[in-house]
Amino acid sequence: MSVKEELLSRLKEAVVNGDPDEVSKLCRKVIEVGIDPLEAIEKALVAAIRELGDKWIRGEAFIADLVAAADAMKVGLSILKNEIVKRGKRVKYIGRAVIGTVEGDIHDIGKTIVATLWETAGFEVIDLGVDVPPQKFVEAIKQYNPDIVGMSALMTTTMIKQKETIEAIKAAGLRDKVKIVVGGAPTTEEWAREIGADGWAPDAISAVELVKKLLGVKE
Ligand code: B12
Repeated sequence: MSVKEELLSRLKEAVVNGDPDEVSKLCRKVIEVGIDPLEAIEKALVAAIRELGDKWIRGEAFIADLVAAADAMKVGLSILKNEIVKRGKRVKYIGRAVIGTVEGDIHDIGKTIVATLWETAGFEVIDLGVDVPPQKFVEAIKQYNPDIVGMSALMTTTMIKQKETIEAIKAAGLRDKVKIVVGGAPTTEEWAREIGADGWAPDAISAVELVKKLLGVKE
């Protein structure tokens, strides 16, 4: 196993174990040895949540384990984000984005990763958090005047709130002022089209490409 593989595997393990101190130590080490922070996010942090999630679904882990892992992951995410920003050739400001997880849904890991990568790409991101009712998205558009509105939904039962939120934005007469993008594991490109969103992305890296494309930003 190379040094890189070994470090990423230990980092993944530390997230699975919900150990924020170890995650923090290993993320600093990752930076020290020059591993691409984006790769560490994908191959260690996200991989850990997916692995533990699968265990939970099989009844081999508890909700408390997942919550601890999510918290540990966020510690790592924030350290790696700072490194991405530091390394970036002075990112140009692209625009402003509002993001949130829709009403009834408290899953925030994927949404937080998308928000983080948008920030590192040059967006000012206003994160509305989780369980965000349609009206709160509407109010946020009025207050912040964003270019992009992103909605995350992780459950088949809450996907419908993405549709209701778009309807609320239309009813408020604000639909033409923003580009709306949706995502989250149960959603698809077809769903996005069906509910009248402007775009969909399967992961955080493509979520960055998507919003740049929607705003006509070229590399
Ligand atoms: C972690 C997790 C939890 C954690 C959440 C911790 C946290 N802080 O978020 C905890 C333990 C709290 C939890 C709770 C629950 N969960 Co849960 N959870 C998961 C799990 C295992 C992983 C989700 C995750 O974080 N994935 C990792 C991230 C990185 O991936 P992601 O979210 O898909 O995000 C990526 C892309 O989708 C995309 N993306 C995401 N958002 C957006 C937004 C935009 C705009 C764009 C462009 C892209 C984008 O980019 C992201 C990064 O690459 C999934 C199973 C699964 N395989 O998805 C179940 C799952 C989503 N949960 C499920 C359920 C049922 C629940 C509970 C109801 C359980 C319960 N009985 O209490 C509660 C929900 C309560 C509520 N009201 O929301 C079900 C949903 C079933 C359904 N109806 O569809 C799942 C599918 C598990 C299952 N198979 O049963 N959960």
